Formats: sequence, structure tokens, C-alpha cells
Amino acid sequence: MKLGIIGLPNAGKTTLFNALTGQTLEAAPYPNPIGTEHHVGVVHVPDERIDRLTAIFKPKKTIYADVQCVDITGVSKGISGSKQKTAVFNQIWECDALIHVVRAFEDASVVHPDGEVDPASDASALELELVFHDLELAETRLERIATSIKKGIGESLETEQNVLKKCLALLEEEKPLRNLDLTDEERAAIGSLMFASLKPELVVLNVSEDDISSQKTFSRIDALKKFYAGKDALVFSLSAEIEAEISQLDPDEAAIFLEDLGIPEPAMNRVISEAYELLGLVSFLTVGPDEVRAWTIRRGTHALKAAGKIHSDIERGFIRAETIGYEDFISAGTMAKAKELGTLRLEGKDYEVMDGDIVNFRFNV
Ligand SMILES: Nc1nc2c(ncn2[C@@H]2O[C@H](COP(=O)(O)OP(=O)(O)O)[C@@H](O)[C@H]2O)c(=O)[nH]1
Ligand SMILES: [Mg+2]
Repeated sequence: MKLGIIGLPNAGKTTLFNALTGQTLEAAPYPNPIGTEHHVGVVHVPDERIDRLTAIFKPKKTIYADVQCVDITGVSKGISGSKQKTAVFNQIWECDALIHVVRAFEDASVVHPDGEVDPASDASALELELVFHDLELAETRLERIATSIKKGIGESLETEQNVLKKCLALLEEEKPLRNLDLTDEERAAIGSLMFASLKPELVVLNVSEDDISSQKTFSRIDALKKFYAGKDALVFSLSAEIEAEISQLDPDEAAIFLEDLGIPEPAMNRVISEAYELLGLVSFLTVGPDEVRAWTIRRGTHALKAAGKIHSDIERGFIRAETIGYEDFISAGTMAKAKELGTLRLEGKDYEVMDGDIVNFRFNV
């Protein structure tokens, strides 16, 4: 999974990137060079189940699921009409979801591009850039399709044309495409077009330390939630600066610090769990003396496809999935005991793998 961090200049993107990846990049000066540099980092998905299973199985290796994170610079007002837009929108296109950082912190020493901190207005300004970009894309593509149809070579393009007309109507109302209800077929028809406003979004209100749980923050969150009332967006707040500092501490120190600040869990956990929620992702687990590992799949994935996630041979030679829920395993204590209790079961290829399932695939190639 790849998450792209976007937001207006000085919203706190690089700071959040640092908080998520544990890196210590210098929070860049404004104005940023547009589209020249996109920091990439890997976030190991925190998972207490993996920690516990590691303690039990003492494997040679522990592998957490990981998420790629990109700090995408250069989405600012006017970008959709500028020459640099290709570099920026290419980056956005490669992401599964966007983390949109909206500035709420006040700091006279950090320039705001408009001179004033106004989260609702910043968020809608950025969404509008995505919409403008997509509007141009939809219009251009529709014109091409119309030309093809006139020449009598556009028959296969009718579904795409219909979907694009729906897209255009929404974009003309200045609304993002993620609000559209599309069938899988419709989605596929426009699948190769680089629409940006179609990407699911985590909207992160970046507040100052004093505002982590202030009334001002709550009402700003409410306003943003109303603005993002459609599909495929989740809104929450955090303090990127504090979180970046916390990400540099060892776990014990971090825990004390977080408790003092009244923050239930570090930003990384929060952002990742919201991203899983947003994208409908779950993890299944594999255990053994060699390796304890988490694997990310879409909710609803069948055992056969989950097997393929590990190796195509396991998918090809699939026999059965020996499966037990994480909690059931913990309460049984050992696999042998779980078998006795009947909580360790054999599932077939159509079994829908659940979050936290510990799976051992039996296969034969
Ligand atoms: N006071 C304060 N400054 C912050 C906060 N978050 C980020 N900054 C500062 O704002 C400036 C811009 O942040 P940066 O992450 O580079 O923003 P970007 O342009 O979106 O990548 C940097 O000097 C940061 O240290 C915050 O919560 N409070
Ligand atoms: Mg930056």
C-alpha cells in the first residue's frame, strides 16, 4: 500500500512524514521547489498481535506489514494550471490513498501562503485543485471519445463515455470524484485515467500542542467532516510536530509522553489504522519457528487469493487453509490445544479470510 501526503505549503506534510517514518528530514522551507523531490519512506504497520506471537514463537524473523509513504510536495493553489502539474499528479496517481494535511496550528514564524490560518478554506482550496485537474482530464478524454465515435471507431468506448459524463457533471459542481458511487465495471472503464480526486483521503487537521483536545479543534473537525460528508474520506486531528518528536523517543519514553499529552496512541498507529479502515484492509498472520509475519489483504479476500499473496505456488497448489482466529489461539495457548478445542479448523479456497486469522496454507506443487 502506498500513501501520499499532500497539503498546501507549510501545512506540516514533511513533519507528518517524519512522524510516520521516524525519519528526521528537515521540515522544508517555503516556498518548496515544486515537484522536484518526493521523500519516500516505509512505515512498519504496528501490530500488537505480531509482538505477542513473536514472544510466543520466538521466530528467527519477525516481519510487520509495511506501508510506503510519500511526501508529495507542490500541490499548491494554481498547480492544476501550471507546467509542473504532471510531476505532482503522477505521484498522486501512484498512491492508493492520500493523507491530506490541513494546517490548524498558529505560528507567526511559519508563513501561511494566504497569511491566515483557515483550515476549512485551505482544505477546499486544495480539493479544488484536484477537481480542476480532473475536470480538464475528463473534458479532454470526452472530446477524444467523441471524435472516435464520429469516425465510427468508438463503439467500445461507450461505457467509458457514460461514466465520464457522470464524472464531468460532479466535477462541474466542484465536487471530488470520490463522492461518486461507481460499480466495479464503471470504475474499470475509467481505470487508466489519472484522476486525483478519486483517491480515498485521510484528512488530517494538524493542530498545535495546546489544541490537541480543545473546543476550537472539535469545531474545526466538525466543519471538515461536513465538507467531506461523501464517501471515501475520514477526518481526524493530530499534532504533527509533537508526533515527530515522539517518533524519535524509545517506546517507554514515548508512552509516558503520550499519556501526559492525553494522546491515546502515536500518530503512526492512528494514521495506519484509519488508512486500513478507509481502504477496507485487514491483516492475516503466519507463524512458525522461522517467521512470524503480517500480510495485508482487502477485506473479503478468499483463502485462495490470500495464499497467492504469499507465493503463487501456494495459490496454484492450494489444498486447505489451516485457520484459527488470533484470540482463539491466545486462549488455547498452543496449536495442539486449539485442535482439541476445535478452534483450529480446515478451510477451503472460498473461505473469507478474517482480520487476525492465523493461517497455515497446505499446498502441493
Ligand atoms: N508551531 C508549529 N509548527 C509546526 C507544526 N507542524 C509543523 N510546523 C512547522 O511548520 C513548518 C512547515 O512544516 P513542514 O512540515 O515543512 O510543512 P510542508 O511544507 O507541508 O512540508 C516547519 O517549520 C515546521 O516545523 C505545529 O504543529 N506547530
Ligand atoms: Mg515539506
